[in-house]
Amino acid sequence: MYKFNGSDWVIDARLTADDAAATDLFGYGVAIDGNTVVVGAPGDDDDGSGSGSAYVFVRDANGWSQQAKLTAGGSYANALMGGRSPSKAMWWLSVRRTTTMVRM
Ligand SMILES: [Ca+2]
Repeated sequence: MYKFNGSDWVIDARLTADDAAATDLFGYGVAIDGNTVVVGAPGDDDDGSGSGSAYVFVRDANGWSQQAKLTAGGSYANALMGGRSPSKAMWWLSVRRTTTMVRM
């Protein structure tokens, strides 16, 4: 994460998943609204191979921290949640205030 300090963009934080694995593709999709960021990891395997997931990070006075991990909540192998449409190259993540939409 970079932050504009009035004259330059400076590194504010490096976001990592608390259970990161090499093939999760963390960061494949991202969405930001104010102090909330959602990061997709379509290669995550929690609900089946390639089921995918999305991580919610929130920035407060202490900086950025992971608030939640969103998963498919069932058996969804190859759903690639948190990824993007393979044919339209569209990002399939969006966040606005307290609501997050994640493509499955
Ligand atoms: Ca996992």
